[in-house]
Amino acid sequence: MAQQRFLNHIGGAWVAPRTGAFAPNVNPADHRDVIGEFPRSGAADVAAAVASAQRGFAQWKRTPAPLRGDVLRRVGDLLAARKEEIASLMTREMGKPLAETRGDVQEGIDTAYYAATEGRRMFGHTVPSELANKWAMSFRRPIGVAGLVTPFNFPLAIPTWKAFPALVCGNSVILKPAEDVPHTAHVLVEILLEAGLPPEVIQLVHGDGEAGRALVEHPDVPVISFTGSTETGSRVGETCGRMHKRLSLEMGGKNAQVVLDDADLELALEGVLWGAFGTTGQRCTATSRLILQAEIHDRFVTMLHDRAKALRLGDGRAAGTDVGPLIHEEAREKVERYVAIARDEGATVALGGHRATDGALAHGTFFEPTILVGVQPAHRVAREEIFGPVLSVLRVETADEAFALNNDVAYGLSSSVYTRDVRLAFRALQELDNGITYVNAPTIGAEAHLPFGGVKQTGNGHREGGWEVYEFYSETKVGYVDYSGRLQRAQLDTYGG
Ligand code: UN1
Repeated sequence: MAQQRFLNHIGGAWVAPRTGAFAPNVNPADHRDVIGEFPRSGAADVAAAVASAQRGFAQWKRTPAPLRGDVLRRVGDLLAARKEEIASLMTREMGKPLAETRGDVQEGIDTAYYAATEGRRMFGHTVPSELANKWAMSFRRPIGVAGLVTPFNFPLAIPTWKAFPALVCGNSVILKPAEDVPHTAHVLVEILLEAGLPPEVIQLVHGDGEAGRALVEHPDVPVISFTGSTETGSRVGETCGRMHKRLSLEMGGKNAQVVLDDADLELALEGVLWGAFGTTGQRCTATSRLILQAEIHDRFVTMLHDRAKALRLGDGRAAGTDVGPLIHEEAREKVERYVAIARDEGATVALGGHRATDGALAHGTFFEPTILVGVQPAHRVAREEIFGPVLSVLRVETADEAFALNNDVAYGLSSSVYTRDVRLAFRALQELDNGITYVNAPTIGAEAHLPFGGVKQTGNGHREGGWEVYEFYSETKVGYVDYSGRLQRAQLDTYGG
């Protein structure tokens, strides 16, 4: 049967790619289930999208910010009305259970309503001038065409937390979603249009790295926001550095949950199960290291083993599924490779470690929840991002050692500490080198209205979400108004020249 063909959104219309190429989008829980065919776009499609986005920008930048915000409010309403349907189609194309895809849509709704109100703030400053009868102020201006390159793991939330602030700030947007999750992006763009966004303000260009590269390299796209691997992020960074583009990078993590001897172990157990195996470990915030203090180590590993063993793998749309598939075969091979590396380096596989292929699982890319014990800080599984359901357990004697170990990796996105000691909790907030630290909560679950991002190799200093992202998507402009009626020379007339 011929598959449904989806199109790009360029020039205010749904159009086929100039390459003529399409690729199937399959359900990772069952590869026989093909969702549709989506464009594999090339540089000519990107060029057409940029030309259109420039026209869109000329119109949109003149629309008052509160009215831009009104469009986002309607977007939030439409997402809320279609939450269940979007969650279901999202699970079908990327696998995580429905409860999680509902959360993903909710993050988009929250981001929309926050953005709507920001259209009425977008604060600048008014400050005293050093000269009499002179006004001094700063305000925010849009930048231009924003190119957004987004990953598969949060198919709705991540595009929204880049696109909505960009739009409220008055930029036009070109979205290049991950090739594994084009359907969610398609629906998001439909909703933006239905909410009244002028059609040339949003472009959707489907495709793989070729389309992403063309977008990043295009001279008329001054703003790039990328979420994905550190490896690709470095290449994006090199290009943007050379071309003087504004760039936000959100990349890898090697996030740790620390459980100290005095912790509430039941609470810590719930936290690590959710943090390590939620989204099949495919979050940049996923818990991939568990740092246990010596006294509770053995007991906690046993508790964890028993609970993790009972997690049910399956189609995320089926009731009772705890853990969905990995996104594709390449991802599963990578996880498998890391389990082999762990064994070679001397760690012990306490649970899992294999593909899961029984019964219906045979048609998807499933992998057993895996726990590695006896992991040493120098082991690769203690240092490198795996992006799968693999948890490396490390043992320490003291809280100091735990904090140092948390910091002893190249990444710095999130961390978590379980303790009942308020002094240790606050020390952790101060001392852990991460963009986000949770106390008595897992490493995942950042809220849409707070700044999100990491330090070291995780990012390049910017934050998404919250109030900070609006700075990224706008340019500061300063205005001086001299109403003295004569030439006043700053620095000279005030302090003598
Ligand atoms: C990601 O994994 O790329 O904090 C984003 C969380 C989510 C976002 C994760 N709100 O886990």
